[in-house]
Amino acid sequence: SQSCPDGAKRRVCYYYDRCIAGVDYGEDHVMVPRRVDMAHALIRSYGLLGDMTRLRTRPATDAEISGFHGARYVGLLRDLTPEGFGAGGEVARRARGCNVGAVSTYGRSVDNPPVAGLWDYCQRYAGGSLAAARALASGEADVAINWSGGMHHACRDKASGFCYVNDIVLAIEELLGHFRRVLYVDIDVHHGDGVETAFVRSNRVMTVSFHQCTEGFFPEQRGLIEHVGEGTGRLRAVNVPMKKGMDDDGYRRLFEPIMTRVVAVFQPEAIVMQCGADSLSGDRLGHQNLSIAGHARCVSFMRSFSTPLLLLGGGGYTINHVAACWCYETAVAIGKNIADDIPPHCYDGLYRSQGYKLFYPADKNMKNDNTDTYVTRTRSEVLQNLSELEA
Ligand code: ZLM
Ligand code: CA
Ligand code: ZN
Repeated sequence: SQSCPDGAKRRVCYYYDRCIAGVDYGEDHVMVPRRVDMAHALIRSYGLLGDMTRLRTRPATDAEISGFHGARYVGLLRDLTPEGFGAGGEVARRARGCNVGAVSTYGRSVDNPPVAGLWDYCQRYAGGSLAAARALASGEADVAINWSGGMHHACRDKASGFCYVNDIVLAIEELLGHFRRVLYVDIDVHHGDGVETAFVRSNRVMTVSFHQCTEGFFPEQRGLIEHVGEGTGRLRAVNVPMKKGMDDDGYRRLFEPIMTRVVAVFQPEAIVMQCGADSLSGDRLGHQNLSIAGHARCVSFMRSFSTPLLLLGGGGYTINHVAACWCYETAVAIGKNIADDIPPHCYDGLYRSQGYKLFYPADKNMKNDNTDTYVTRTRSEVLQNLSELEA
């Protein structure tokens, strides 16, 4: 097992709602909410539930969700059903411009289908992130976890990239009621566009996204290094674009110096981290080459600042990898070592392809397009922008 560099314990609060696991985006949609149930089962099988306080909470209310999202869009999400979405239906008309579609209307696959039980699903994952934020604000927890949250693409008035309600924006707004400055860090392979846009003019929120930025990769034209925020938010949006094949070493050479400088210049009172697991090696959508240890190293690095820390999920499309990753990161949050052998439990058969080990290896043969020169140049450009903020 991997050792946790910071042996000190933290009080950890953990949110899990089994209703979320049953949500179905469609037969072969890449987003599988059951991966959170798999992570939960793994967490339980490693005996980690006893080291955390379980957050029991209510679903987020319409009023809470309307704190960020527009009234017309909230009304639509509430009324959306797969049945009511039939061609020419009233709901389909209202959904125009909201980026919610159905296979039946377009005859092809869509990112954001009118999922059965959609509003309940959104209320629950957003409720979890809000409760986690409140546990940090009250001082009840040092680290709070909601693996079903982290839906970073959702916009005020439209869905995007499998995300309908932006629980991250809601959680940050909640934290801003109690902390002067909130840092947002996003290690999902996709750019955290919804969160960046929401706070692009804010000097109380700094957003940092590490992401794949290659031709045709979603969301296009977002997360360029020169996108640094606007107006009073200038220099408080940080973007770290990467090519395909990024490995643990290169990632660490960007992440640690950049986050060290970010924390030094911005001095956050709370940190929100989106831990999208699609930056792992072998993901169905991402083309990065991180091991679970490399991904989790980022979590343990952010934890080492001893600032209230909110850990959220996000992407992750090779579901056995996702569950293994978030289970290990739960152990890192607690400050406990766990064994490489996956304990017997209800989903253990799904880990066959990784030899029933938690720490499956990264791809030794994958080409890394992030050359040493690229990594060095990217790091110095980002640090250069940050030094302007210092001045
Ligand atoms: N088409 N099925 C990351 C969000 C990524 C936009 C190209 C729709 C897919 C993808 C859906 C089963 C996070 C785009 C894609 C296909 C326009 C994206 C359903 C495969 C499937 O097989 C699929 C029928 C589906 C969707 C692939 N979509 C791959 N990449 C991105 C969105 C979300 O990880 O950051 C956080 C949770 N969408 O590239 C298109 C341009 C729609
Ligand atoms: Ca990202
Ligand atoms: Zn993603």
